[in-house]
Amino acid sequence: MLNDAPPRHGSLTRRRLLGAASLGGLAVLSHRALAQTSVNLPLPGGPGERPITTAFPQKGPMILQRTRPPLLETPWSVFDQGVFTPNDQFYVRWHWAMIPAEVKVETFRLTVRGHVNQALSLSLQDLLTGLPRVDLAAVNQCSGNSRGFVTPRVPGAQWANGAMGNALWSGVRLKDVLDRAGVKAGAVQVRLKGLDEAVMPDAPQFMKSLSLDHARDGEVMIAYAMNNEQLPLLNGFPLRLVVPGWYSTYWVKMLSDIEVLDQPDTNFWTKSAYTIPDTPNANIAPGQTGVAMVPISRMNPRSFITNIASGTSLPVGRPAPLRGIAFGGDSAVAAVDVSVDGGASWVAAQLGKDEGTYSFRQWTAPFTPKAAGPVKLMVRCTNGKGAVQPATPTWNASGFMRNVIEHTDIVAV
Ligand SMILES: Nc1nc2c(c(=O)[nH]1)N[C@H]1C(S)=C(S)[C@@H](COP(=O)(O)O)O[C@H]1N2
Ligand SMILES: [Mo]
Repeated sequence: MLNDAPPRHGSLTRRRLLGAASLGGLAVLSHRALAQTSVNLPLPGGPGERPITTAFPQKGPMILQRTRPPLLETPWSVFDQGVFTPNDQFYVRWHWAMIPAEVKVETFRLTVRGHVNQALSLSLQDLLTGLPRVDLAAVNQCSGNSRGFVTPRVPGAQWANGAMGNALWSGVRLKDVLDRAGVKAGAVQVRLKGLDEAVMPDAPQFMKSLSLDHARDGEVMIAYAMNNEQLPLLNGFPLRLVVPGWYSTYWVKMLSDIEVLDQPDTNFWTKSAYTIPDTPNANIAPGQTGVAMVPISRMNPRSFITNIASGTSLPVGRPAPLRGIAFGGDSAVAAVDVSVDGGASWVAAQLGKDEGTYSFRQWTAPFTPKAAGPVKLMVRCTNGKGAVQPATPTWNASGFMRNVIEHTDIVAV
């Protein structure tokens, strides 16, 4: 059975968050993370095997993609246990290796400055006690999730499907923080920066900007809790931006600086990195050039079978119900359809509890293998804006936004 329960309801109290004076242990990152066992990831360009590591602080078993800066992928089996991804197996991705090994909650300050009436320096206590708390379930997905399946192969972290996770985020609205500072007329964007630093002094600091309207939409939030716990350091303790429905490149971790801009941001990470072809679903022909590029933004719908792996043998005539997860991307899951005949016919799956527009949603569908031989199982999500997963994979040079209809190939015996 899928666990339908919301995340552990250990309630987040002010004392609990503020009580944790610091989180150490990141020193281990400067050493090689110990590979303890391995997992098979059948990526087209290899490698087939990846180490599983338990060497990172506050993290359970993770697929090790890279040590410094850490890239840790969630093992696939985690997604079959429920719609909320546990913090200790939530994937990790950083651009630069200079990540503070601890953050002192007493001295930590979030600054708000730039084109505002009143610059602010907010303590964690100010945020916890001074502004309304909001809770929102949302999928955090790296733009390059599933890049390892892209053919022809593209450069970048060769993730399988585990550079995503869903959590219940708790925090304050970015809008409320901006209102407290008072945004001046003429402001156009809001730039967000965390405590991590570029390794070389002249390398571009990791920063991302949102349009002022987006930053003030009431959904974008500054989270101080994840699944009712403080954030793991590697997922951005003590504060991170949550941008519901958008790829995680905007979800700035260890958020410490908010700058209201009266000119469009020209920094590398907002303007030059993370762009996609300005074509439907960011799709171009491999190698095609001369395409207009735009910043990546909204996510597209995806769905997965989580309880049966490709290569499994299932007995003919015995019921083998299918289950999995789906998400709509920038809107809710409207429908999930399943095919047990390689896409020739589709039937509606039953949807599980609605945890909110931007959350993973469980689905189930009956299945009984009818005759011996190979069976191609497929699942397809349609979102609230009418976007449907494509039957053929899209391609772009960064391997972004992959959302082809997934298939699981089993053998009925
Ligand atoms: N401060 C900071 N925030 C960051 C990044 C970063 O390098 N530094 N990387 C972004 C990218 S590209 C991704 S995919 C997500 C990963 O979030 P996670 O590690 O919590 O899963 O963090 C985002 N926020
Ligand atoms: Mo990412």
